Amino acid sequence: MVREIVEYPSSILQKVSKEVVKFDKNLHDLLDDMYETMMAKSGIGLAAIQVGVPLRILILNLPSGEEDKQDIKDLIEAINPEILTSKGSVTYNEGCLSVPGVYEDITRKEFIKIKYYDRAGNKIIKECDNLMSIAFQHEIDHLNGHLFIEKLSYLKRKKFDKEWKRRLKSKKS
Ligand code: Y12
Ligand code: CO
Repeated sequence: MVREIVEYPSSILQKVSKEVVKFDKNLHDLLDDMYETMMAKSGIGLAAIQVGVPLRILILNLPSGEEDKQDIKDLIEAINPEILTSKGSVTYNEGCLSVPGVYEDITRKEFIKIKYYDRAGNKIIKECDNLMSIAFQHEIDHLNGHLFIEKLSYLKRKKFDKEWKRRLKSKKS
């Protein structure tokens, strides 16, 4: 089932998500819905809080191969993810399904080592670089109630706020 995406400035997006303790059918149904929702909305990453569920779950399906296409075989389902180590610095023009139409250069760690659990409860340790590293950090920020726009400079944030207010006003009328 495709679920509704929670958009900025909803306060839901500021919630700190809770650890998953049961690896059961409810979790599997949520993961399936998150995948359907992400694909329906043309996303490459999604956190559970973006569909209104405050649990520490994220999914990623990054484009790969010669055609740079998404393939379900590359789908990552990460439950209770934790960054163990990080180093370096990389800047990428990020977007977010909860802030549609906004793309901004954000600087993050280039390399991370991450621990998470898959849907069966198996522990996974993975070393990531570039887009995978950026995507994990973007989604883990969601689990802690943060959005990429919070990383903008003061002036860029003011410009964003002004444009977003204008957009919300024109949506109402
Ligand atoms: C690198 C940086 C950030 C991430 C987080 C995951 N972000 C997304 O999946 C964003 C997707 C997105 C898709 C949109 O829709 C279309 O392009 C059709 C969109 O909407 C508009 O631009 C209107 C906004 C964001 C992962 C890796
Ligand atoms: Co996002």
